[in-house]
Amino acid sequence: METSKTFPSVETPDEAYQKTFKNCDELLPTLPQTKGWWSVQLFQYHGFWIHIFGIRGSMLIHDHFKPRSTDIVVATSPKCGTTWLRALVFSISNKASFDFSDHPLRKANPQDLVPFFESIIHKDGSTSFVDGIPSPRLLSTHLPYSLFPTRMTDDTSACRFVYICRDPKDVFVSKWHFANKLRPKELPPLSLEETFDLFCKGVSHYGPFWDHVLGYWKASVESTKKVLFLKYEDVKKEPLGCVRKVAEFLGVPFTPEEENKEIVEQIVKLCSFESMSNQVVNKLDKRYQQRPISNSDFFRKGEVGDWVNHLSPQMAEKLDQITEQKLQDTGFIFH
Ligand code: PAP
Repeated sequence: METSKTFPSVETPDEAYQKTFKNCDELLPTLPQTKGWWSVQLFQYHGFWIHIFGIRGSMLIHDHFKPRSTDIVVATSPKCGTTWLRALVFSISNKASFDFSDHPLRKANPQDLVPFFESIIHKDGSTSFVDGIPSPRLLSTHLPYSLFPTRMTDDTSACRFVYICRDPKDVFVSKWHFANKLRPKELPPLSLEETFDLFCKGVSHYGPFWDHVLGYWKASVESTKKVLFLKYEDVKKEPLGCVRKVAEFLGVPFTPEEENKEIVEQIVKLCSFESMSNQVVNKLDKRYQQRPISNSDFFRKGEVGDWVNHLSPQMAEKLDQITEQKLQDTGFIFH
């Protein structure tokens, strides 16, 4: 049973963590492998292409994480608007705590305020770090919905997910640009065509992209209280309405007084691409954990439809066809 496996009584937490590490090490060589878009090897884990760190993080969450009813998980497939949604969820959850002129989002990148779940679960070699985060905990993940334990996804558990998806053509272009930044300088740049083929075959970080989207889409249809499903394009078009929707979902709807003070408008403005990309902290060349990536790399164009500047009509048609085929009979459409 999950509970006894999850919280073994005869082991110390550290030993239990070590066991999960060991299980992961033993599992990896048995999984199909492929080269990622940069130097990181990807493994096919429960149908998704994930790097070692993500798989180990997922296993640690599965075996050890103790969810709270107040936990909020910002979930995305990479390049669908993670940074934006982190900023929105942080500012909505903390709408009564900060002045907008001196807001934490003006001093820290959203990934420092809403930490990466499958990364911080590794911290301290036990759950002590993640257990020590005060409620409500805001966490961010790229993991597919199906990889979370049932004690998190069960309707009876109150932990909630906010998911954002985006037109796969824009996702691909954004990912390709980002991957070329991460790619070691000694390797040749990734060709658009070669990478496009991999994306279409589902071979990309946390891919296949469509399976990721559909996992959260189905969960959002099954339980509107468990998963809120957003589209990048809708948030661009109707930011005020989307912010109100997120606040209601999180159980903190805007009061008439907050509406009068135009808090919704201030959140939209603070979290906009123009505002966020111009914060000094997001222009800094701050590198993450030895990765050749800085805060500014998470802000490129922030537009809908930039794919027209990169994809040929044939490529766009191919992606649209795959999307149509994958989404058939699911009740979900991108536009
Ligand atoms: P991640 O999944 O790797 O954390 P994520 O934040 O989803 O990255 O992707 C960055 C994309 O979101 C970039 O898209 P682009 O390459 O098409 O330009 C980035 O510009 C965009 N983005 C970042 N912040 C915002 C924002 N505040 N509003 C709209 N788009 C944003």
